[in-house]
Amino acid sequence: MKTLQLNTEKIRKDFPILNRKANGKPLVYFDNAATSQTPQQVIDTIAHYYQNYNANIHRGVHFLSQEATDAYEQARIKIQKHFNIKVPHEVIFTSGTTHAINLVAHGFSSFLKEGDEILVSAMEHHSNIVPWQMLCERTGATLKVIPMDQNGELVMKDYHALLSKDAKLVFCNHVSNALGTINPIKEIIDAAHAVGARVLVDGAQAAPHIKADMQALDVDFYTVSAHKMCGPTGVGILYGKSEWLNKLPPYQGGGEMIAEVTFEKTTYADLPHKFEAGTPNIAGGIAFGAALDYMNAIGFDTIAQYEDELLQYATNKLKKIEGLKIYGEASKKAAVVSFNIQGIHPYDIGTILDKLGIAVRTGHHCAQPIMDFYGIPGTVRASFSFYNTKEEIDTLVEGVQRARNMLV
Ligand code: C6P
Repeated sequence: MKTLQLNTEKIRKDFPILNRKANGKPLVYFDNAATSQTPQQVIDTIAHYYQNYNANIHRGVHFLSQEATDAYEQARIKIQKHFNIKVPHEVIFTSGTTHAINLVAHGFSSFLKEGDEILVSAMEHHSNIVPWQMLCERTGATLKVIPMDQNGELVMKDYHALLSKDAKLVFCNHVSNALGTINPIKEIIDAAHAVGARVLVDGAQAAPHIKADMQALDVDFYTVSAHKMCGPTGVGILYGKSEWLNKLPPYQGGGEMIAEVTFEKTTYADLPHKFEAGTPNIAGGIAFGAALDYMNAIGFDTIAQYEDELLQYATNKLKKIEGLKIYGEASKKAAVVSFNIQGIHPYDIGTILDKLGIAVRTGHHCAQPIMDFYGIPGTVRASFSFYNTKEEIDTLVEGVQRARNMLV
């Protein structure tokens, strides 16, 4: 494959935070799966909004309100195009993935009954487990788990065996936040559709690395958080097929989601407004559009290839450390390395790395069932982005080695 060029030196200049020191050491930021850093172009977009056209949207006839509405709706169209979504109203702005999943789970309350089955993968974030358990409690449906193996891959033959006429919904992440596994979602979606089940894919960890095509995937729902892909916190999207978004009831009642309100009866607005009650994160939505512009200018193929190089480099170097075990060795992985060193608690490694200026996440990563599967309290997770470098990985590897020497 032709090597695509990425000018990391130039790119890093766009991220002011990368010049910071942490505990007196140059910051090495490897907690990108928790939240990515924000380029100046996105920060400028937010500042420009507040300095020039801060106003509520869809409400005023005045100049500023119309300017803000246009910018917000243009961001929706950018998102639509990026994910190859058929029409803009299939893009619902939410506060993030958690909000998007809860919206769908709430909506399905009146579509499920006792005896129905919901299938959820063994490697989900709590956001893609707990709302479905709550849905089961409300409806009497049963939650079934698609198992995974020691490599951190879903056992697809078991998935196919679990699918029956009772299966109504299937939930799976596109990329696991704790293991980095890229799941075979097309196969998962097609098999679910063959028995009449609908599928929600949690794309929170995939969207920063993979440009997913909603129409090609034929997925029913897909969720994204902007803050994991160079955008601000507190904004994200739910993609849903019109057919289902029209059927599901509103999640919240309030301003902007109505057609007409009287004390006797309220009728609801059309999509997407039916699901967008109240004043949204306007600056955030517009800045999400700017983040997509920024990443698309670099190119998702280039990003994926470069991050894969970082992943291979880190994996090979870390594996040489005595007693180090990597959790999640799927054949297809995003740039996440989860590991432990025998006899050392992940928190202790994370604390020493922090003293060295290296930011990683330690713990269960909001995916406790994965930790239970491996019989561990948690892992140290280093997650890479396109602005990271091999030199930073060398610093991480030296830091982990140092932690081992101190703690073993
Ligand atoms: N994972 C991590 O460190 P929100 O918080 O709504 O933006 O995203 C929730 C979420 C849902 N699904 C997956 C696969 C995720 O990784 C996350 C967020 C962060 O791994 C914070 S817990």
